[in-house]
Amino acid sequence: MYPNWILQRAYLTPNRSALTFEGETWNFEQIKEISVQRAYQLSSLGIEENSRIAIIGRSRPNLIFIMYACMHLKCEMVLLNRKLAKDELAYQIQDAEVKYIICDDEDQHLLPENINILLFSTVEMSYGNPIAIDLEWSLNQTTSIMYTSGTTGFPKGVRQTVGNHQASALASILNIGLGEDDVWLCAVPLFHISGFSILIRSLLYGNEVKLYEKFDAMGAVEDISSGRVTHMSLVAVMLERILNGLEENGLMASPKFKIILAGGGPFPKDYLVRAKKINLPIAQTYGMTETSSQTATLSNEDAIRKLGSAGKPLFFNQIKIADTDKPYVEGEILIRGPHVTPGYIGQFAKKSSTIDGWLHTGDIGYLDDEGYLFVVDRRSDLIISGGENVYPAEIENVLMAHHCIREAGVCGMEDETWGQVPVAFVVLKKETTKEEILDYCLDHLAKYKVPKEIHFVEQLPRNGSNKLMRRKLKELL
Ligand code: S0N
Ligand code: AMP
Ligand code: MG
Ligand code: MG
Ligand code: MG
Repeated sequence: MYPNWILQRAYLTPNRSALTFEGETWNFEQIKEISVQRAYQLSSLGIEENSRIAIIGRSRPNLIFIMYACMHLKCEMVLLNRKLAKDELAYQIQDAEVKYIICDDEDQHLLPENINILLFSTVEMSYGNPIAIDLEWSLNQTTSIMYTSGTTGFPKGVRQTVGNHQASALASILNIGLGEDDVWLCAVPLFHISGFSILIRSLLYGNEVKLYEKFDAMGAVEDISSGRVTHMSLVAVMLERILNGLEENGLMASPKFKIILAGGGPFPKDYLVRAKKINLPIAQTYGMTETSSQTATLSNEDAIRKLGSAGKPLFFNQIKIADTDKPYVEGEILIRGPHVTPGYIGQFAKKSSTIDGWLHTGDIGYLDDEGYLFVVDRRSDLIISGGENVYPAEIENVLMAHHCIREAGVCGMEDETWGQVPVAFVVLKKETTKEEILDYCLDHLAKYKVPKEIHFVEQLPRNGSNKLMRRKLKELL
């Protein structure tokens, strides 16, 4: 058993800053008091200890207080992506079998009808009958669940346990170190592990989080160049906007600024070279929902010498390439360590997440002769648009349900802004327009999944066993 992180942190460093948002700051004692009060309120409203609930909300302090309250109640929190369409959320809510969805008042319109919603304002205004908050947590208890898309087009709910998060945060700090004045800028979504892991690290390390409701490049430029923050997590499109902002204003990163954790997909090498010129330290990282964030990270010293590498595995972690122990031989990347998910929920609950203890990522890469990881191709057809995952099968399933479409195939196309974007090829059975299809997609898919182009074709490329060949679709572009 391990101490409840929120209570332990408030006990150790009650007066240290925990969270800043729009000029207002809360210390760890205040965070504890508010979250305990919210736990009383949730409990009085019928949220049971150890139950599974879903949460949706904007990246604002009240979302964090609700999350921490649920952690006091040892609830399994399904963190819903607020960019998804209603159908997509309905699938996750049903698959996760949650009793309640705790919902930011502003986000109620995002949710499907006929579900049990508990609004943030209802919780905040209710009377909370004090209950005993558990002082200890067990390693294998599930803290968070995040849905990540799969090759089948049906997203899987990934469990992230107390043990997974602790191992991840610890491994991270053994690599990048800790200073008492560290402040981590959080402008990535809290429903992704990129953002949620920043909160976990703050509780374990006792550092401040500067939270943005939305990513704002010029705000980040100001924070980085003035030294107001020391760390930031981001994806490639965010780095590009920050580099532009710094360069156009003739600014350098403050010497107080320590590191950008750059993940969620590949980074153009040119960004890393530009960053070096303005003293912006970058640690490229490879990680995923199933590994509770980083698994390998490249230190800034190696940023140019090992340009394009995602670094070495963090402490406690192991990485190997399937079917080889030779350097430079490409194969599937396998991962083992205490940060790897124990498995999934819902319809994938019986699917094992590992084989002989190793997570099979589906990503292709190699290790060089010094043991540095290079990711060369991402897992089966996955398209990453601005750090958001898009699976062709999910879009194809939606397109194929359209009454005018006989067949559909989707592949990724390189895009200057987002890295990659989805493009669709469709075979019609009845006449319709591209506009009509796009409108239909907007109703059923998150906006970033809506194909940027639709091509009408006579037939789709298929192999001998009639399987769609998405690589051949790419050649049609
Ligand atoms: C890049 C972001 C911030 C862009 O959003 P922005 O600029 O705020 O857009 P909006 O104002 O909301 O919308 C404007 C228009 O742009 C479209 N749009 C928005 N986002 C996308 C997108 N991703 N792809 C395509 N289009 C997009 C909107 O639809 C809108 O369109 P119009 O104008 O037509 O209405 C935003 O996308 C963002 O926050 N991205 C990052 C998400 C993220 O965090 N991904 C990482 C997920 N992976 C992990 O968590 C595992 C790896 C990991 O843990 C990690 C990752 C990074 C860093 C560190 C780590 C770690 O290991 O700790
Ligand atoms: P997710 O589970 O949504 O967090 O997505 C994780 C996926 O993003 C990985 O399986 C990789 O395909 C991709 N990815 C993450 N980091 C990198 C990286 N440094 N280089 C290339 N692809 C990456
Ligand atoms: Mg109890
Ligand atoms: Mg995902
Ligand atoms: Mg993702």
